[in-house]
Amino acid sequence: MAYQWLEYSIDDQVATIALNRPETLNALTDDLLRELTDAVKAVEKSRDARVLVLTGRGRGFCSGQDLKSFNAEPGERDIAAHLDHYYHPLIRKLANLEKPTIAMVNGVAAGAGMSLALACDLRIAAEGVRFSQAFVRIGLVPDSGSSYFLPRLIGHSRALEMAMSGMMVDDRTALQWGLINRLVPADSLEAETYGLAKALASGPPLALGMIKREMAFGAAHSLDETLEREKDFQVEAAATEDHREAVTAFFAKQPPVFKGR
Ligand code: T3D
Repeated sequence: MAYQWLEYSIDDQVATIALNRPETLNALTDDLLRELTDAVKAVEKSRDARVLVLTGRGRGFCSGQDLKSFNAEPGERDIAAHLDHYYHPLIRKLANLEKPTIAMVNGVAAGAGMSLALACDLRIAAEGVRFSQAFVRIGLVPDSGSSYFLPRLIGHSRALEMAMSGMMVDDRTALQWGLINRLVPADSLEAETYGLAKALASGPPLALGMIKREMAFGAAHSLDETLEREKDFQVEAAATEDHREAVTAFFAKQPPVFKGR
């Protein structure tokens, strides 16, 4: 698959999407957003890809919406249509992908670029990264899912502080607040990320997809509703070949080989 503004590859069942506009810290243009949505759909459909790693080329992860598009006079840009057409399908597709997603955060993540990292399941970051809800700095408000994901990750109060101040959160604070799962030296970022990605890629794909849906359901429903939903998922998981394979492998003292059936 040929893309102009990102790199897409699959290796050892791990798909990588690398935003590739390094001179702007991977700011999001319409063309890049279109390619990114297309690439996430490709991961969804691919039988070879079991895990997605999203990252950026150069020194930035993603600096959010390309600010050049804000040069138009107020009223000339239809922001609602832009969000509906470009950002919302992408964020939904990423968050609902039935495969684990890891943001390999190689550098600064700002505005909608931070939203992209938040919409992934896990975030592994290199020392020196910074995060900013930069929207307010240009008189805007969080979008592309930030106001959904951020308070769930770091709590209401810290999310409000980030959103209202546009403050830069440094790497240690991000780890301490639970914004990222792991903070690693920059020269270990790829090894750490792909180590985890490959471990997840060898897991049972159907169960991993269900775990994502189960956790999302649990975050938004009562205990009673969640217990019922867990039961449904467990019935589904228990009926898979992968479950039988894992139990057989356990007694054979062999590692299971999961086929996604
Ligand atoms: O349209 C809609 O649908 C609404 C959606 C809105 C979503 C949003 O994301 S709004 C928020 C947009 N993003 C920002 O406001 C962040 C802007 N960038 C920055 O604040 C800073 O660049 C960073 C804090 C991210 C990094 O700072 P620093 O000092 O490390 O780098 P820098 O020197 O500012 O940037 C390096 C280059 O990237 C620079 O270009 P130059 O001078 O070397 O030619 C800079 O202009 C460019 N760049 C950085 N961010 C953007 C950008 N170019 C276009 N758009 C950007 N967002």
